[in-house]
Amino acid sequence: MKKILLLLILAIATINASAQRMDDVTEHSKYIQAVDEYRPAPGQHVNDVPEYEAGDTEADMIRKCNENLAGLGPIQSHVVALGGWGGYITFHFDHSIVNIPGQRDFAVWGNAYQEMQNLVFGGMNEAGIVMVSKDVNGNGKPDDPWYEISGSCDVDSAGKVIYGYEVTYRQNPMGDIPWTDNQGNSGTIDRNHYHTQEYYPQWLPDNLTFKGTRLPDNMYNLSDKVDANWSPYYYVLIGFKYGYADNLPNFTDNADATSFNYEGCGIDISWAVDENRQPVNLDFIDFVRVYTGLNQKCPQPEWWGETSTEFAGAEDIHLDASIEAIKSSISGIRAIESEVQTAPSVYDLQGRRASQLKKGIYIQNRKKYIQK
Ligand SMILES: [Ca+2]
Ligand SMILES: [Ca+2]
Ligand SMILES: [Ca+2]
Repeated sequence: MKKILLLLILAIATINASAQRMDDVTEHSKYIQAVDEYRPAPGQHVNDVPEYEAGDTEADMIRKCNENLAGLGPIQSHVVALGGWGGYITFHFDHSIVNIPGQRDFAVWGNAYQEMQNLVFGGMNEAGIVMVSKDVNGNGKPDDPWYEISGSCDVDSAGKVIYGYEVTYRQNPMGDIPWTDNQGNSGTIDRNHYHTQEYYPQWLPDNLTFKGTRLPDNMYNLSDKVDANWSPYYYVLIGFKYGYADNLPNFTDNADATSFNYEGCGIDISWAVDENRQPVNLDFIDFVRVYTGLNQKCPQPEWWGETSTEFAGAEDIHLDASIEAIKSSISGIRAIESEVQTAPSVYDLQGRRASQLKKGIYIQNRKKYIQK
């Protein structure tokens, strides 16, 4: 009898131990859980990937985005088109992503590739700008302050990046889509013969206005560098070094489907900046947004058309570390009375250094605590 009881206890202990491991490893996905918003700008792939069907609402389009992306890695997913400059998608994971100092924290997948002639770095780069946000109010919705990821253009193309950029698009059924920006420019997103559907997102209202950062044009005409028999035109979109979506290939070796390009497609949460382009200190993030960062079109009609970011999902590069950090953060909540007043490096939940401490939750040494 004793022996049976002991075996039973051992069996329960084993089950508990394995249940704990299950919780750590398999109950969370490193891929995105769901899309929160899908608001593309007009473009040749819009209403097509994913497909708009008459009567679809934004909720229907989000459901279709989820079918393409949720829980899927870059090999299994299907791209979602963000259209011309400003068009965006917002999504979240099933857990907060921890910011590990000095490391890229999540990867954003697209369909960028190295051009075949190897004339330039990249070649099919339709860079999307990445933004991050923390669910500060804890309501599970992306209604908290957003911070942009400062990519390599801020360093390599200083003076050529336009901050505070705005574009407004107008409907024009079955015609080229006109736009105006806040710099006095205007233009069109042009129809081509490959894509015959409407180019204006049909479930969204007229006069769509987008705001953000415009990256420097990166399209070059290299038609005279290639054999005309091979191709009459050759335009390339040069890659940026780091910090964008749909900018560099998903794989470092095209022949190796395991060679994920975590460096080129990876985002370090520490690159986040506020509206004054000043770094913010975020310990975790809960939401990510990607929007098309380039406003250009190929001067050769029927060639590339407008530059539009394609989004093929995202991945927590260090799932185990995120889950571990969440657990220690929860257990690390502690009540501190007065000594905090003199302690250095205290941040509020939006990642700003706090100078005057009121009642509330703050972060110190990457752990939350309650200021009473
Ligand atoms: Ca990091
Ligand atoms: Ca929220
Ligand atoms: Ca692309």
